[in-house]
Amino acid sequence: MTRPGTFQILARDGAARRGTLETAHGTVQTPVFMPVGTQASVKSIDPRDLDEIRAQIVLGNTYHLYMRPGDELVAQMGGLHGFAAWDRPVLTDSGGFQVFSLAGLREITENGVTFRSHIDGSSHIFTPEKAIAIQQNLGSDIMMVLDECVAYGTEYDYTAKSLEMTTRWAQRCRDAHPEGQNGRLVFGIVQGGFFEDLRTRSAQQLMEIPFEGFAIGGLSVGESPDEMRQLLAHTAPLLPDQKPRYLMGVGTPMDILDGVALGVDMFDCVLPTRNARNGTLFTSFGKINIKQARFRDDPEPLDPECDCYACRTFSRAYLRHLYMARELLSYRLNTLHNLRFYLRMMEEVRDAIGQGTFEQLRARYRAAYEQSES
Ligand code: PRF
Ligand code: ZN
Repeated sequence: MTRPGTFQILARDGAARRGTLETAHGTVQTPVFMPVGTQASVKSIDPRDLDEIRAQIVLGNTYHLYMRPGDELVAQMGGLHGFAAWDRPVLTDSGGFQVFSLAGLREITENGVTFRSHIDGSSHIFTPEKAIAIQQNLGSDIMMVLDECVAYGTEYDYTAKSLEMTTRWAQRCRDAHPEGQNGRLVFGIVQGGFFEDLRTRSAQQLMEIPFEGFAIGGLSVGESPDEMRQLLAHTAPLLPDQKPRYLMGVGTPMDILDGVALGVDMFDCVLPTRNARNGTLFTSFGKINIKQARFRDDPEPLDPECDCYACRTFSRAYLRHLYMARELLSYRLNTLHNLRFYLRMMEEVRDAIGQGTFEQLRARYRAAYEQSES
């Protein structure tokens, strides 16, 4: 087996790249979309489903799993791979972002972040070393550094101080898990808010540390789509060409295609899974809501171009009925479909980069998706 962390670029089309990333649990074909499995479960579907829709890697969350059921229990149960019966790669977020978005009262110091649990109000601290120790207990293949994701609108001086601290935390995370240990990887996270010079500073500082990959954090936190694209277009090209680049928590099909066009290799987002549960479905002809009356007696498959179990088997009328009746099967079929839509889009992306036709593919999706923001 090739050494975990090896990133090989197999083809390029403009700034877009197709490649392979080796992990301790196998090879990931990039560009890749990673379904979100916050609580060691991709909501409403199981590992056999994930295999069937050809998910390659799933994301887990340090914050949630540390709170419940506890990372030591997960370690005792064989890590996330044993506990959740998933034998492919797992990436875990560090907890930083979730502390900032979910937890109650928090205090940030050089040492780390103190916060109250959103479950029972108990007090906890995440230091960089603790965030890595938890991710080691979870058996994560790709661990993320502890970072501070500043809120949209945060002023320049605070953002500048924050990114410097995020760099020092990143170094402590690397020290807590040196390169090559266990075949597990650690990725740095660029911050710097909505200031281009601070993004540059953050990227330059992090690139001094030997991470196996680099993420772009702090985007899709309330800014306009134009602002997001501008900051992304500034930041992505700063990162090392030979290492994987990961855009955290983004986004819509067009956001992902625009990210790929700028040289991003990895994506995760709750959009396909969350939208599935409120009936918003992605199709080859755009985004629809299955609750609409026009689907009441529609015998057609949801998306005739989709190869998922829901589209191969059921009518729009049936999917609408399940949704209206709040049947549990609605969540499962909608989730299977939306995730398969994202994963098939990424398969098309990888093929198109190989054939030099990525811009045609992006134009085809733009025609279907330019109306809808998500
Ligand atoms: N940092 C971390 N996780 C994240 C983000 C971040 O900035 C984002 C921002 N979109 C999503 N998930 N650690
Ligand atoms: Zn489908």
